Amino acid sequence: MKVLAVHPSGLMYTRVFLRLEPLGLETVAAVLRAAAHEVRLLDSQVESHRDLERLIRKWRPDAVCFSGNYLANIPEIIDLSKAIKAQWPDCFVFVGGHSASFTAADMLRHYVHGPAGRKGRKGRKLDDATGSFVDETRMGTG
Ligand code: B12
Repeated sequence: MKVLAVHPSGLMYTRVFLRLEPLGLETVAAVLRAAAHEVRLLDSQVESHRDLERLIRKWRPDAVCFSGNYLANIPEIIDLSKAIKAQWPDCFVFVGGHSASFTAADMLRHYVHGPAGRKGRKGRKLDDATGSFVDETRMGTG
């Protein structure tokens, strides 16, 4: 399976002085590679959302995963997940990392209904989306 692992953008003001090596995501990528998956990593601290879209369009991954270790990144992860699913409905999107794990229920609520609590796209049920957000325990990396 082709898996694209995405680290979200740097936090506000950090671009000037701090870029983190995406250690957690690299660990996940290593586990996936050891299980014979083909993995690419995109780091949004240094690459743009346009680069992400371009890579998905060109490489067509079966799955895209995000690392959610900072709460501040969660709105971006939800927006990108929605954009990817809207364009490539067959692409499996999932999120891991501790901040995603302990906000999983809220992430799903926002993913399905949007930030203002509006109803999601017609026909999309919570059940359809649950497969799109899994935590690292269910991935079996822990
Ligand atoms: C080391 C560290 C730093 C280092 C960063 C080093 C680096 N390269 O990442 C430094 C000192 C630079 C740093 C800075 C900051 N940090 Co810091 N940091 C940590 C710390 C102690 C460990 C992170 C780490 O490297 N873990 C090791 C890696 C291998 O594990 P991991 O990233 O957690 O990934 C594992 C899992 O989460 C999971 N996983 C991760 N991604 C994914 C994706 C998928 C798909 C799956 C399935 C699983 C998965 O699997 C991985 C392997 O087990 C954590 C606390 C902690 N104990 O986790 C705080 C922590 C992440 N930091 C925190 C904060 C607040 C900050 C700062 C904002 C502090 C500040 N005010 O400046 C800055 C922001 C930096 C930035 N983003 O720009 C908070 C985040 C709070 C939150 N929930 O939003 C934490 C949780 C500490 C805390 N308890 O408050 N930090």
